[in-house]
Amino acid sequence: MAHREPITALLLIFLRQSVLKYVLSAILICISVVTVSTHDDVFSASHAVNSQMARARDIRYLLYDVNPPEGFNLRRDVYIRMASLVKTLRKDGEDWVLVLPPWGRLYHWQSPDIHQVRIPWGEFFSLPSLQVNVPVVEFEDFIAESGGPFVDQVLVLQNYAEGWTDGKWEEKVDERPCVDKLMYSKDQQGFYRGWFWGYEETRAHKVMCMSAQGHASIIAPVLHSNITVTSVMLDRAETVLHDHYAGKDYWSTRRSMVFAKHLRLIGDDFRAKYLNSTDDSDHTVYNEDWTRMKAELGSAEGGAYLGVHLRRKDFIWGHRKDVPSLKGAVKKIRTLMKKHKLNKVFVATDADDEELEDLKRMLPEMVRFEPTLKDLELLKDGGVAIIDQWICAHARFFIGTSVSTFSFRIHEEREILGLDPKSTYNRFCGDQEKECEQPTHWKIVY
Ligand SMILES: Nc1nc2c(ncn2[C@@H]2O[C@H](COP(=O)(O)OP(=O)(O)OP(=O)(O)O)[C@@H](O)[C@H]2O)c(=O)[nH]1
Ligand SMILES: *[C@@H]1O[C@H](CO)[C@@H](O)[C@H](O)[C@H]1NC(C)=O
Ligand SMILES: *[C@@H]1O[C@H](CO)[C@@H](O)[C@H](O)[C@H]1NC(C)=O
Repeated sequence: MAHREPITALLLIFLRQSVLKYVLSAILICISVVTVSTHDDVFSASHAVNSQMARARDIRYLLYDVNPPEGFNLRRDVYIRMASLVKTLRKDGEDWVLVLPPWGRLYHWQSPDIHQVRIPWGEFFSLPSLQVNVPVVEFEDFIAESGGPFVDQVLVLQNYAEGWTDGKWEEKVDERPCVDKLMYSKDQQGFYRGWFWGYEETRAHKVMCMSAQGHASIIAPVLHSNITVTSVMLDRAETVLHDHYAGKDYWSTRRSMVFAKHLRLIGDDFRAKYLNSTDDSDHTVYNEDWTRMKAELGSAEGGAYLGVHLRRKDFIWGHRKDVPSLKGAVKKIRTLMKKHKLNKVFVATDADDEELEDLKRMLPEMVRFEPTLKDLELLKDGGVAIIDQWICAHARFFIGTSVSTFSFRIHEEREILGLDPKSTYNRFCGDQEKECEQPTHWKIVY
């Protein structure tokens, strides 16, 4: 062996030298070619490069974040408001792109020992579906495209310190001193540090507070005229309201928020296996292209099971009058199963272990989606929530919890699938609740 080594080494040196020589000569040839061509073509070539750069420069990025305590389903609602703002900005002729705020650090996502931060939207939603509605990018792609972990300017939205002047509502937006303690602080280089979804290296050049009162698009003129930087982040974006709640544009965005396919498939498998529910038999066939999903109300039958969303935890800690006891809920479930001749019941709930034991005892036939720890690591709490919602959305009859955004999102999903509104807009009543107003039917505007 030993005697062959020098030969290999020599061969390598020779090869490297010849490769090097080849590369060098190739570079030299290129340079001379370029030199020649620049003489002829100098104008058009550099012109093309410049306009390309200009086009890249013209893209502006809208980032946003929501008050930390807000849950998954209100955040989905704020996305709709921001998508609407981006549409307004684009109508006004600028090339704005919405940057999707990574998921994580949500108060309710407390599954122990699993990593739940910097989760891209693609894990929960279908990006191509979102793209059809408005241009979006994941945060990491924004970092890559825009040249680094920097946000040019953060606008912290807030209410007016003085409230409504003269008790009169008017839409307005003004730069104002910060009302609350600023959650960003300057580092030694003069950059602002704060919570950028767990991306420690991300920082902002500038931060200011802005009082805003009104719908999302009141920010548009400010982003057009007062601010010229490329990337702007609206923090506390929930401060602004929907441009037109439940209007055509609201629904386009809502319909574009198609759940990620792997989550839908897991939900469908579960339906088939435990609830004898398939799209063909239940008339809930889903079109991958949401723009073609225009199911008539009542055309979908839904699987032969009762779907239940039973919100507990903080909803019962405050002893709310519109939330039932477990006993009250089970009684209602049994009544509904009998009335609608359903012998299966699927329950989605955030109940703690103690309540869950009680519930299992009182309602032994209930079916739940219970991921193993390994599944949970893959799906995360958000994925499990979506699967729960997907299964509830396909039930023949659904009952949810009063003013829970989790239940509201199920209503919308059922509306998209074309289930009869009578089977959708139902909620539990508190044990002592006298006037138990049922949820509002919001019809899709296509
Ligand atoms: N998997 C699952 N999670 C649930 C269920 N109900 C509540 N959760 C969890 O608790 C969170 C509830 O917060 P939201 O999504 O904001 O919905 P909400 O019911 O309006 O709650 P608030 O925002 O606190 O008013 C969800 O995001 C889930 O993480 C459920 O039935 N199944
Ligand atoms: C934006 O600029 C206009 C015109 O200069 C000014 O009147 C307005 O107060 C500015 N708005 C904000 C929010 O800075
Ligand atoms: C499952 O559903 C099919 C069609 O909807 C029905 O014919 C069948 O009886 C159901 N099976 C069970 C076990 O409920």
